[in-house]
Amino acid sequence: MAMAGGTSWSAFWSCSRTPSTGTSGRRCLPLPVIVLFGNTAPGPAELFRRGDVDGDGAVELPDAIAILDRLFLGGEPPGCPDAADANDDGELDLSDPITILSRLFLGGEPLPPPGPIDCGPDPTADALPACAQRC
Ligand SMILES: [Ca+2]
Ligand SMILES: [Ca+2]
Ligand SMILES: [Ca+2]
Repeated sequence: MAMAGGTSWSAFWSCSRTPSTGTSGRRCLPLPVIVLFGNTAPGPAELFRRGDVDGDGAVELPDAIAILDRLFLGGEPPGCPDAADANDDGELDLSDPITILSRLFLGGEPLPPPGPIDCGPDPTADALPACAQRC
């Protein structure tokens, strides 16, 4: 059977003549065909430093201020919401700048992976928007 573009169905079958195939003399087996419906593979993981909201490579006071600015003064959204999600609970709220400030000035708990130093992917799934900036 002819297909658009001059391709025939026989291109998708492997046929051979064997004595055991009866009157037709041909035995055809379907070949596996891979059909691609677009790129459904996940893209590369977004890499960021936890708490580095401004993307300058360090977690400092301006990072906490950037979150507060966004939350209470309508400032710019963070370039990487996962970086601003300092406690990795999947939400951007007051607890995030508090987590950063606690770590910086009060010896609080280390920031969750990938942490403030290593550039890495988010180990926990969340509904935060994708990072516009990467480390
Ligand atoms: Ca920073
Ligand atoms: Ca959070
Ligand atoms: Ca997360």
